[in-house]
Amino acid sequence: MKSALITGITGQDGSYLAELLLEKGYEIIGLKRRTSTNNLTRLSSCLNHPQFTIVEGEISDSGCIYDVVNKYKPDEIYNLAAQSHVGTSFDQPDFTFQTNALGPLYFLEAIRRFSPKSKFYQASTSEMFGKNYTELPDAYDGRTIEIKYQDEQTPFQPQSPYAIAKMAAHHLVSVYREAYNIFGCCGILFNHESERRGENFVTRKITKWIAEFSVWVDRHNISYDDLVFDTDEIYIPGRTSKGQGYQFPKLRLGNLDTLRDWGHAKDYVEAMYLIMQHRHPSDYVIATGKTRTIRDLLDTAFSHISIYDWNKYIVIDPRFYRPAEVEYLLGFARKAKDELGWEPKITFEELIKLMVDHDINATQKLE
Ligand code: NDP
Ligand code: GDR
Repeated sequence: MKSALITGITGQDGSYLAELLLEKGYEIIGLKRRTSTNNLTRLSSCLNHPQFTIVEGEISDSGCIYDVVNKYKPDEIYNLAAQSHVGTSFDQPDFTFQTNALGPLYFLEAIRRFSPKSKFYQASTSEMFGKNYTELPDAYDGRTIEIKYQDEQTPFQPQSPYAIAKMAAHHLVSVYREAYNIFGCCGILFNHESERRGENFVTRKITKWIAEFSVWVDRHNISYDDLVFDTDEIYIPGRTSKGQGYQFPKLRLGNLDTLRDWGHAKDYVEAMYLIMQHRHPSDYVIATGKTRTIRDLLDTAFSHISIYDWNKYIVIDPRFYRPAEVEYLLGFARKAKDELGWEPKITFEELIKLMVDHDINATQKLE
């Protein structure tokens, strides 16, 4: 039986990866930091599995990481733990560095010292490309156009403490691979979302708001056309008094013009597994090859509740702008397709529908 240590097990990707590897017969050791409240909800289908164990650990504590790797000597280590919010990394750059750059270094050192046969997967990110992309002339509709994309050859130009820490880890993996012959791989994953996505990432923030709004409208049995709008809130007509449940706060967002390449996390954890099974350790871009603005995301998400002009439902709030932004991401995952046979299965439209439906069901259960 193969064993895998997964860090970030309580997060979105950790939970999907644990389910996938359990299905494949692995023994799983999930590393979880100490928290004062229960955060195992995403792992409900794994917790009672006989091959699933949770171990407490903090990835920015070198001694802790050395002990865990030395004790379990897992066949595969997937390092998914991170301070994963780009905006937060501007407010907490030190913590972000400790977790996202030093954490991976401690794992590489632990493997070198105590368990050189353990394979290592590092969760790298498209954020490392930052401002950069590759341009390729292409023919379209009888015209020559420039296709802009990022792949394994595109140089990094990071735009946040998050991306710089991830880039440090990315380069460390390649140095340890070369210097010590460690089987270290990086998946350069573009944005991937799901029904389990953290609630302060833009997709889930939108789908959760839409779900709560739609259930509120149903509860008051009112049509969208009859609602009253002011600067920050939406009201039931004739009921503008505060504190009665007759008003609903508008959805507050930042920059709507950035472009992202969004896939489903279930497809992306499959890629992580395939990367680790390949004969040679290497780095792979994992993406859908399609990019959309936050406005396109709003079009798709709001249309599920039959709202086609969402402008009056949202407020642009400068608090959600970032000091520096990544404007354009579109991944070209040709290497993953050619070498691993990997392709995404779930489309963007299916992804957003799954998320909105899931959030509506969850909100209705709370009513
Ligand atoms: P989440 O934010 O959902 O999960 C992050 C996980 O890391 C949580 O389990 C969290 O624990 C854990 N963690 C955070 N800090 C520490 C620490 N100091 N010690 C131990 N554990 C810690 O992220 P995702 O699942 O979305 O992403 C997984 C990885 O992939 C991350 O490294 C992320 O940066 C990277 N990535 C994600 C992409 C995406 O679009 N989702 C794209 C590219 C890369 P807790 O539950 O206690 O907070
Ligand atoms: P990102 O994801 O920064 O790409 O990082 P996020 O969903 O946070 O932002 C995507 C884009 O939406 C814009 N935006 C907002 N973002 C948030 N969170 N909240 C808002 O209200 C809002 N309004 C507009 C952002 O400015 C940005 O342009 C994710 C994370 O999972 C990283 O860990 C991962 O490495 C990258 O994807 C690839």
